[in-house]
Amino acid sequence: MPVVIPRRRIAAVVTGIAVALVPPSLALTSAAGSPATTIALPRAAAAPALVAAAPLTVSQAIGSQTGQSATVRGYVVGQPTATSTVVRSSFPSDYALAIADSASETSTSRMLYVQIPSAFRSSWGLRSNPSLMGLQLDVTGALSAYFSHPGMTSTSAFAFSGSSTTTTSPTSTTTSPTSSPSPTGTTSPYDSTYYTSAIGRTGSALHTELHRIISSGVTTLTYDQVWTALKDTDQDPGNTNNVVEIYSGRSMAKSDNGGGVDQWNREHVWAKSHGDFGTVSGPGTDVHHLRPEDVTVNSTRGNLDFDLGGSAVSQCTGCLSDGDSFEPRNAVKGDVARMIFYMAVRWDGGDGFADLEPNNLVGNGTAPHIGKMSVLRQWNLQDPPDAFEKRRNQVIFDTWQHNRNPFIDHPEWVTEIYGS
Ligand SMILES: [Ca+2]
Ligand SMILES: [Ca+2]
Repeated sequence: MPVVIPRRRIAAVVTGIAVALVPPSLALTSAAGSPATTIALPRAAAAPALVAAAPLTVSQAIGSQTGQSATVRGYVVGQPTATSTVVRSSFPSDYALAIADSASETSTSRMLYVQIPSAFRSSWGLRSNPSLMGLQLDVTGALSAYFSHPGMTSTSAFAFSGSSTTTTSPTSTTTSPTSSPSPTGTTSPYDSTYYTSAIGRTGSALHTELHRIISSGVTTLTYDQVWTALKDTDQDPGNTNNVVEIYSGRSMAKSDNGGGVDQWNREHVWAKSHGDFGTVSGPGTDVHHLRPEDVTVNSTRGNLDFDLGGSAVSQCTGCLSDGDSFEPRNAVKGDVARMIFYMAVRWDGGDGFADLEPNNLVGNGTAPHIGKMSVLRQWNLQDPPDAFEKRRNQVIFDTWQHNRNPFIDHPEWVTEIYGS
């Protein structure tokens, strides 16, 4: 059956938005990378056909991942959290829905993953509205991969099927291509629980309160346990046997860890010599800043501060390095910045370890500082938290350390504490 797309919906497709809203680490370049193009509708048949156009079924939508805008009808069957994982209870966030042609569908291959932009999350997200499970919805947006799975992105309308109470985003036709959540004014599902005492604070008072919160009830890992944790926190969303290396972006077998050439090992994003904390249980085993990385690339990064520029790094596409600094690929620049700011707030001295703080220098050596702060602040803004980073934060909170990185939940707190 041909896909009939009403003209008014074609007009609402803004070239490029679908690409920008898909997390960079999860985007499919083939499906999401090509700009939407306008379909020429047969002139004679247009008017009656458009009025009568029915929503697509989920099956049709899965078979029409063209980037074009369409309305799809389906039953809410869960929340996708990875390419092949849809949870049906204890929903972690309001960011995505899975819909299917049957309310009892359990095969992810017959589900469409629907992105929920921030304006719709409080009304249509499953964490806030678990009673949506099993209900039939009409959703409108771009038929484009999400979580590397047939999906809908830039979703611009949600409605109960057969209802006249469609809700559309006030900014759906004029929105700028910012990723979500926005770096300013975000809300987190943990604002009324984990972060209650921090909400409304600014500057050093916010730093002090966040330090207290993220240092309370923490499970501290051994350096050996970090191997096991990383195989969970950094799992490849497209292959549960693999982890994704942070700087190189390569997917590597979980089992191929160690110290050999082309194996992956445990990279300290806050280099452990900056404050000399080593690998005893503490900052050196805090998985919020520990990531899998290729042994050679890890060695190239060494204890360099972060800054822009240099020459290309072998085995690390998009990375640059010179004598005193390292620049990671664009897709993880914000991740790196938020890990550094987390470490600065988590580790404040008084516990046997140095008070870690970023500064605006490079070449910090063994001082408990890492630069360059102005660059890290910019990276936080230009690369907002994506699905991989948010899942990681949740897994660390739920399973491993039981504390959160506040800057993934609230990227704007970087500015509140460290200025702009
Ligand atoms: Ca990122
Ligand atoms: Ca500190």
